[in-house]
Amino acid sequence: MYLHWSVHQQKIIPMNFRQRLEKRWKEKKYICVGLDSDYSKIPSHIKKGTVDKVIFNFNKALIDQTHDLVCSYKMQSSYYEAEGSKGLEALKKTVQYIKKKYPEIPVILDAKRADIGSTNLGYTKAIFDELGFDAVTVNPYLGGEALKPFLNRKDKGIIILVKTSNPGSDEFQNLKINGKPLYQIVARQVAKKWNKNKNCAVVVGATYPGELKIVRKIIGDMPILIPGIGAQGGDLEGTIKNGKGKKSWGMIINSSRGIIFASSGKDFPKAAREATKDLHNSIIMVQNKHA
Ligand code: OMP
Repeated sequence: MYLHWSVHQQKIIPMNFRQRLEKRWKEKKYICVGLDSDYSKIPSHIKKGTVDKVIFNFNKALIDQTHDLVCSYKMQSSYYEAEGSKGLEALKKTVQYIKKKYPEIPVILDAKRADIGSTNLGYTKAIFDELGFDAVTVNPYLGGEALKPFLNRKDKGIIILVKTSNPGSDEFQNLKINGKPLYQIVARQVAKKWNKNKNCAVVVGATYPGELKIVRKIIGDMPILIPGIGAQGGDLEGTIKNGKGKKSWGMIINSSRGIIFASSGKDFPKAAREATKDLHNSIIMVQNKHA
């Protein structure tokens, strides 16, 4: 648990998701490395031993090479679920490793969860209490009432899908209701109603910089998780120009395949570091240009 001294309460209290992100942003670290560790793409030379060990060793090498450049890690649940109990074991071991070795770095589970309230309560227990994640991606479709078990967790980050990066996201997210696209209505609802505990963030894909600009205006300084840089061809300059909040804070810029599979050879940890460093340098360059 990452702790800090609270002068007001005169006791040691854990830093929440948002506070830990802000600490990283102050150090100009905006990258979220996506540990989307698809077993079939893991370099063959490390495929020795059981699946859980292989995935964990792959993740550990990536984390050790990138921890000083990132604001967070994000793990896409599907790649771990696909490997059954061994995959879930690797997921748990990876979170525990980050918590132990780099406790200042928050870890996001990308599971895009959402169900009725009672089921969501089960999800919060699994994701936060059993697995130990600091934040989770959720789907807004069932409404704020159903999401309460997530939204009630003041210490955690609840990251709500607003405008996703995929080419077909217009189908529902840009549908107009009383003249406004649905994604804007969701963003406004999150900012006005769901963020009472100051624990919300939203997702907007880097493939939609125009929408990103509008969402930033609606939500103020709330964090935005921005996937789509790298493999999906998202617009980095547009992302930073339109996605930054006050003091350039507020961006969690995700890249997964572009970093973790930068090389399929023995040099994969070094290649992942180079790719992260290149992205970091590009972010700082664009940030300075639009300061
Ligand atoms: P790369 O395209 O390999 O960088 O991976 C992007 C990651 O972000 C994947 O884990 C996706 O599931 C996730 N993602 C999107 O790509 N688009 C979205 O709109 C939302 C997410 C997400 O919630 O993280």
